[in-house]
Amino acid sequence: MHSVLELPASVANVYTSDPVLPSLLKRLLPKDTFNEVEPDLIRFGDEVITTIRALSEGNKIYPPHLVQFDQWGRRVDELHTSEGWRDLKAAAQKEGIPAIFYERKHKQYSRIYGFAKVILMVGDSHEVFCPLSMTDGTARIIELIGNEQTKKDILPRLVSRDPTTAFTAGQWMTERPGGSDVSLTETNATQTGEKTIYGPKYKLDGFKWFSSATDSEVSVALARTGTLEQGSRGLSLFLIPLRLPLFPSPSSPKPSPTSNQIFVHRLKNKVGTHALPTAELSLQGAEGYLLGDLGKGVKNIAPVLNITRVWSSTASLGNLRKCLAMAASYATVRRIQSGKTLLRDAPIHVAQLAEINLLYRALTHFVFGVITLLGKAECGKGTKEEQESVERRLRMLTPVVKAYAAEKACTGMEEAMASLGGAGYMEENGFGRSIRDALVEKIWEGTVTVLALDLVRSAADPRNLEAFISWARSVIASTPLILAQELEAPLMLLEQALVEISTTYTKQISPLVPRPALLLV
Ligand code: MFK
Ligand code: FAD
Repeated sequence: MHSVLELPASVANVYTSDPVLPSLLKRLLPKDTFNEVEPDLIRFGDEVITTIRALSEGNKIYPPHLVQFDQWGRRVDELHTSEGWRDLKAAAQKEGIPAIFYERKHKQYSRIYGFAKVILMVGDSHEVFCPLSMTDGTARIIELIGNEQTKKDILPRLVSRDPTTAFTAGQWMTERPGGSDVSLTETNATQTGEKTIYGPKYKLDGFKWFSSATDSEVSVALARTGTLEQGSRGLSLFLIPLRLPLFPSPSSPKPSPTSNQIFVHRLKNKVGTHALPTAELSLQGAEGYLLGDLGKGVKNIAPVLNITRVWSSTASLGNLRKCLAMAASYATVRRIQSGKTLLRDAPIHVAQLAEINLLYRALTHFVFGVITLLGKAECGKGTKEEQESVERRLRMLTPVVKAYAAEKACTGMEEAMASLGGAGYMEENGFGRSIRDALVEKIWEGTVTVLALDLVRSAADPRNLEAFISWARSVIASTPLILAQELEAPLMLLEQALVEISTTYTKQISPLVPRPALLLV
């Protein structure tokens, strides 16, 4: 008779078993709000390990595939995503992701509540939060600069809890000449002279090198309306339906995938995020509607960048949370030293788990600190000065939290994988998928280097730096004296470094700038 390995304890409710989240939420949320949302988080904590996890079990999740031509040689570009992918997306929408952020039932705390749900589900989401994060960002853009009809017709679909009518939105920035720097964007937008209910109509021609939300209904996209010499200042922002008409009548046939002259060139062959339909797209006269002012494309798309960067930090955190939970669970069943000791009782192993746990704690506090600022920036009720300080701190910290979480979480996940020994390396345990998926957080929505440069650029505005430093000083002042003394010196160093780098920073020397985001640790 051969012995078999002990199975890890069945994974517990992902909310109540979380070592950090419940107590942090209790501190961040007013008592009434906490009492109102906690039962939903407890319920959802159970749902994640039961109904949500079941949606991707067996063979329900697989990479999308593309049928470009039908048997008659006609271009059809049918995109087939997996059943599990579609069900997970629908489940998230039904749970109020991203609806909670726009219903704003809990005002500035709605972001905290919604992102708590995101973190609970991330490890089992198979990246459905990628399109949902861009949907969130697009909803914010429409709130900020959309016209009345766009707000009336499209915004409610983006933030709907009903998956049968909800829209998702993509973001098309990256092109072959550059993703970090979009100044060489080749897609041109030509005005048709027609006015539509959603804004002036343009025809877009070009090639979008990465489109992850290819199964979406709409996308926001940058395209050139000015000259090449104007660089990124010659770009404008467009809202593009992926299929036309955007609102077909119930009795008419479903619009064809190529009905807006958008052709899927190829699906990307990626290291991870396998269920996500990331594609290369060719736009050949696609119809789009101008959003905001001409030449302000980068500025107008920035809300998507900033919101998805916060989402990205929650994805890093959520994947780390799942790996840590598996590592902690295994330590309760795996025996060592001739079967006499459980891993959880071996100090050197516990020290390894404690390190991951510490990282998880620190990141959770950091990520939720930024989420709190986002909620306040969107619907805080402070004075004008307070609101401005919140927005400036958020501007400084968004690139940092995204880059820092991405950089640190992967290392933590690798440690968690190793803490199961060989079992950790087995595909079934999910570490491999979590790590592969989490690796992309270092790249999309801005690489770590590009986000470091973004921090430098925002710190170049002395009002941003002042808002951050004076806030940090006020926090230090409220800490015990010994800790305050220890924190003062690194803060001064950070301030000096940011001032120095920002004042000498130009696009020409940018490749020489170190990663100042990492100075924030
Ligand atoms: C669950 C997982 C969630 C995540 C899923 C995500 C799915 C993945 C999808 C993608 O990857 S989509 C593509 C994302 N692409 C990037 O993130 C591009 C990275 N590069 C940058 O962010 C560059 O910094 C940038 C393209 C913005 C540089 O462009 P420019 O034109 O050289 O910027 P410039 O001249 O500094 O700024 C132009 C204006 O925009 C300025 O305003 P003004 O016109 O008033 O002067 C800037 O202040 C403003 N701006 C730029 N970045 C901003 C911003 N404003 C606010 N926030 C920002 N982050
Ligand atoms: P580059 O910009 O060429 O960067 C290459 C290297 O140069 C990087 O290491 C970078 O850090 C470094 N670098 C760049 N600029 C500087 C500088 N000034 N100084 C020093 N170093 C620098 N994009 C979309 O628009 N929509 C999507 O839906 C989308 N989905 C994606 C899905 C996946 C799975 C992936 C991997 C990418 C996706 N992207 C999407 C593209 C992504 O945003 C870009 O890949 C990213 O912004 C980097 O751009 P790039 O690939 O052109 O790399």
